[in-house]
Amino acid sequence: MWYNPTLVGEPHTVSFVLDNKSNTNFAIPFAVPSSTKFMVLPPGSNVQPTVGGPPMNGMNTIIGINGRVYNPVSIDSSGNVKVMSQNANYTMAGSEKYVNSGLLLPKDKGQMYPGSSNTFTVTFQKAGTYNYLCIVHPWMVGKVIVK
Ligand SMILES: [Cu+2]
Repeated sequence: MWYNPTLVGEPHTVSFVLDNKSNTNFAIPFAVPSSTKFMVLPPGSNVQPTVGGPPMNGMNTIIGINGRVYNPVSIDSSGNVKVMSQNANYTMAGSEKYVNSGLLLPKDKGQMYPGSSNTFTVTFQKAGTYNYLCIVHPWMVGKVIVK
């Protein structure tokens, strides 16, 4: 289980990029071809918009940012994307392309960002070395060795 022990509200992620083609960017532009549709730029990128949040002044809020960074997400070997709920508990098969904690914040910061969590738990089913990084600070890296 990962958590963010820092005193400041700076987010970090635990992101396993098992297929380099599924790497994702922290922020990416979206085009808005209609009032209800987002289009990823460039097309085919590993991104999706986070849409939602609390209504403000009676209007729904829309946040055009990469939901595959903000939210806990897995992409399986066939490319199926699954957005998990906050504080996700994930079972890693080892064949995934991408598994991300979403933004992890210290517990007393609650869920300051849409989709953010305070913990991320992974159970590894297969032996191997699993490298991970923080998407916000890509120089922050770690590995889990499963024997
Ligand atoms: Cu970080």
